[in-house]
Parts: sequence; structure tokens; C-alpha cells
Amino acid sequence: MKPIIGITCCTDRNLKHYIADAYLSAIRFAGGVPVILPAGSERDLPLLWPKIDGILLTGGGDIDPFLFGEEPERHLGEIEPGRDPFEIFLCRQALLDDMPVLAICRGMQILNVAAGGDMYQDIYSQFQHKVLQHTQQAARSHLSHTAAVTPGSLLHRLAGQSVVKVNSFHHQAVRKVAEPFETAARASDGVIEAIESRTHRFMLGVQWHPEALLASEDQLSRKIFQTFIESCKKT
Ligand SMILES: [Mn+2]
Repeated sequence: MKPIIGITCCTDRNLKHYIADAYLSAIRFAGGVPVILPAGSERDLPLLWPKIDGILLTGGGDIDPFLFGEEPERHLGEIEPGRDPFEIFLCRQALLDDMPVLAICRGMQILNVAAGGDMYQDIYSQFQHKVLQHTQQAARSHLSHTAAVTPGSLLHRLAGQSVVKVNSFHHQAVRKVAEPFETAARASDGVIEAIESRTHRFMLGVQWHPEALLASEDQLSRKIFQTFIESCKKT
């Protein structure tokens, strides 16, 4: 049986829901069935929950800083207020029930916030020292900066090496990593590029976009999606 993967989507200020096809294709590539979960589904979650085998938290706009106890800074970008509460609800349920989660970019940040962590609203103005260019000016399939993988992590096993190259489309980043998460990769400037829980079946957040690297046969991206879908099959 193919696992059914609940996928979160963007909500814009006109209350439209949308998602890049790359996320759906990546789930299908790895052998899963993608189903989009619209924001505002909190009350329907008890009905949806038994029907899904894993969750993919996708990228998107910025996160409302109120959720980690801050006022909006000057360099905060467009937020998705309709989306945050549903995703936090989803993350907390997944943490409790050990539902496999793959969290990409914004998804990794909201997963950490849901666990009680916080984040930089804008790394360029808030990081303690000079940062790399994390908003690459190149195609989504281009690998623009390196990330050092934490020895002994799940990500390290998937990568099979201690330094990987990743694409980068973010100006926000995880700051305080909350339990049960641990840092799984860092860019050379110290920006956290991946987090994972070692006490769950599969709970991995990456700051980059592996769904955009499948067509170029990036081995780590394939491994990430395949291992995620594999772990969703075990009940
Ligand atoms: Mn980056």
C-alpha cells in the first residue's frame, strides 16, 4: 500500500490556497500519494488523522513572530497568518503520535516553533555576524552553499558524507532549537540548515529545497524523500 502524505499549502492575503507541483511530484516519485491539507482544518483533523501516514510541511512566506513572542521587525517579509495555527496544531499532533514529518524551509521553522523554539525574523539584520547569501540568485536546482552535517545524525546517514551542498531560498532561520530537536546541519556561517528528532520514527527539517533537486538527480534529495516515504509505511 502506498502511504498517503498530508501536504500543507500556502495561503495568500486573498485567501487563495496554492502549492508548487515539485512537492507533489517528489512524494509521487518516492512512492507516496500526496493529499493537500488546507489551512483551517483543525476541527477536521480527528477525521483526517487516521487516513494519513505522514506529513510534508512545505515552504512559503514568513512566520508570524507573535508565535515566538516577538513584535514584527522591520525586515520581516509577508507572513501567512491563516496558515501558522493549523501547521502548529499539525506539528504538535505529529510529535505526540510519532507521525513521520518531513519539513522543508518554512516547514522546518514552524516545526521548531511548534516545539517551543524560536527563529530569526531576518538573518541579514539579526544574525550576530556576517552571513552568506541564503537567498540565492540562481535557478532552484542550483546548489549554492555548503552545509556541515552533524556526525551520527539521521541526515549524516542519508548523506553518507559530512559536508553537502544545498540550494538556499530563505532569509529567516531557526535560532533556538527546541526539544526534541537537535541541529543536524549548519552552513559555514553558523546558520542552522537542518534539525531532526532522534526520538521519533522520522522527523526531519531541512532549510533547503530537496523537492527542487530531484530532477537534477541530487542523491541526498532522493534519499530524503525515499527514506521519509519508507518510514511512513511502518505502522
Ligand atoms: Mn541556506
